[in-house]
Amino acid sequence: MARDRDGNELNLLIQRPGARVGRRQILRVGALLGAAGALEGCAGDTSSSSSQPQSATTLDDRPEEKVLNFYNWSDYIDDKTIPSYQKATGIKVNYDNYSTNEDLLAKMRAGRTRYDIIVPSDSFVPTYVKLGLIQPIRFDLIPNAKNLDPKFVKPGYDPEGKYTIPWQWGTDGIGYNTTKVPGGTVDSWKALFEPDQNLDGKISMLDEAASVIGDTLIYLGKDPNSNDDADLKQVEETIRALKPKLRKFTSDTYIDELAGNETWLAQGWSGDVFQAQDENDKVAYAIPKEGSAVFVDVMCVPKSAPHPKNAAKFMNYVLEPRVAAAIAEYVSYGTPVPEAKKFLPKEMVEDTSIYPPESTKLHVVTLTGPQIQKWQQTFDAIISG
Ligand code: SPD
Repeated sequence: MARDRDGNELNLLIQRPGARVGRRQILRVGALLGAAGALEGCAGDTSSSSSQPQSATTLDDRPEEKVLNFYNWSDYIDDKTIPSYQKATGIKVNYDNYSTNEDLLAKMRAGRTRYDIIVPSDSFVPTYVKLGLIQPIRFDLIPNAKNLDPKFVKPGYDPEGKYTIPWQWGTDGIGYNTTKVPGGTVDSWKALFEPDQNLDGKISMLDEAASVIGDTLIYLGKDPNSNDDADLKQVEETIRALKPKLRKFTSDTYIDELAGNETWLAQGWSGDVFQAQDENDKVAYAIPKEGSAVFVDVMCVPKSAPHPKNAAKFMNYVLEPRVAAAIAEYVSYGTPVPEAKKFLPKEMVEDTSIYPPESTKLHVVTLTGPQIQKWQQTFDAIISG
């Protein structure tokens, strides 16, 4: 049995050979994966009567098997969180990763899964609710919900406060190598969309329709929520023109690529870029002056979750200020638990790239179902063309 640096057991079933093992990488090299695909596509599965959503009057208090199937973004958890939770509760966590909202949604739409927690971004939540893919969370098992920053309680994407508990939040922006960009700094989307020649082949963009299209709309001076055909055409043309200069579209490998000097400029998500910076002090992050997207990634319980009560217990655990702080420090994203800031390094709490001041131009992207589809089609056309 593999163990982490503290001797806790890791149920690693998959290893990525040859990967570097750094501060944040204990999980990334193996993640705490269930057998690959073992948690997917369980159409017709009838294993648990507790998989039905619970109403307030019919709370199911039957015990659940001691298992939690957690499906989260890559590079998005402290390497000690799961081992400590397993030790504290005796609940075995199967941990699996994805790297785009679109992949997650496609998997959840394809049929029942055995995941107990998924972590879509705020803008996708109304679609999950509309499609009946998630169930109300057992808030009666989450006393630590009181620790949440009030701005995450009954937010626009979950107005009744039934379906979501925030995981982390962050911004879209630009990660760059200070020794390779002109003047050593970046403050505008122009650095990405009108790149210096020196950067040819050393640029990456996110492999996620929502971020690519939203941020391109901002660069073009359009409404970042636009679903207008002419705007989307312009987005398509802009990125097509940029494509010959790009190394790749990626939503996960760009951390290592920036850190390892394989790329010098990357459209990225705040915490991911700071993780690259942990390993390469020449890497910096900018929220462009034209504005950018802000997102909240939220824990939800799929309708078909076999262990909704274990899901709630885990949510309660990660809302403990010390646990929340350990996660936020490790992944370098914003914590939704204000009390956690007491346990974070001062320079992190004061870092305006992690906790931007109110004056920063940040847009909330709100996607309706048809818009997700249209943006995805536009993105697919860009990638394939
Ligand atoms: N490595 C974890 C990245 C999480 C980013 N989620 C945000 C997506 C916004 N479109």
